[in-house]
Amino acid sequence: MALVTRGFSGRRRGGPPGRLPPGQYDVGDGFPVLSAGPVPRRHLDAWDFTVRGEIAEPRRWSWAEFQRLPHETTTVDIHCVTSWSKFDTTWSGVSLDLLLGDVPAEAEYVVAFCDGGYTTNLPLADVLGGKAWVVDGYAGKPLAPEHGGPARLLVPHLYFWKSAKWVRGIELSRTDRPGFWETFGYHNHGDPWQQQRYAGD
Ligand SMILES: Nc1nc2c(c(=O)[nH]1)N[C@H]1C(S)=C(S)[C@@H](COP(=O)(O)O)O[C@H]1N2
Ligand SMILES: [Mo]
Repeated sequence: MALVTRGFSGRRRGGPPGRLPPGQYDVGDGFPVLSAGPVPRRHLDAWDFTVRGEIAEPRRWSWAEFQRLPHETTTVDIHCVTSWSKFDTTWSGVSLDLLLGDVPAEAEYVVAFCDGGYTTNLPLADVLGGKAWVVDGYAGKPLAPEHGGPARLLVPHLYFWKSAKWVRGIELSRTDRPGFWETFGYHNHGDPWQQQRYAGD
């Protein structure tokens, strides 16, 4: 039997029940910045996005070409492993389904690589099927440099360290190769609903 009667728990933060993964709190209007190093600055003329590795023909878009790709707007909740979550964040970007195109069956994993050297690894299945984007807009504006502008990965169903800032491309691979935080003891997959925070969780 429930010990707290409905209506007696007050108006709690955390949105509707079931929306906050275990061990997380609602950060509200704030948007913390978490970066392992300085913000890399790259002129847009020198920016491109590359898909390489286990693919017959590598794919590449200049900034101007990337701008012309069909953009989607998506509103999602994000969850950082340091335990803040933020509800209803609105992003604009290009679906990974479109960017990766026809991927050979052998490519089961991806590594996102970035200006500044950050990397993060994901199973291909976690970035296809409308689950991931390369976003260049946040809340109706160009993505701010401290949040990964000009463009970052957005994989909202995994902890936010998988959403690589200043992303420059995706490497497709037959084998799973741990990225930056994954090498330093963070969980290889990072599902917030399973609390996959650290290796062994
Ligand atoms: N390139 C790069 N991407 C990164 C990081 C980083 O240090 N470098 N930090 C990750 C972590 S741990 C988190 S929680 C989010 C933070 O994104 P934010 O600064 O926009 O909140 O970016 C992720 N992507
Ligand atoms: Mo994080």
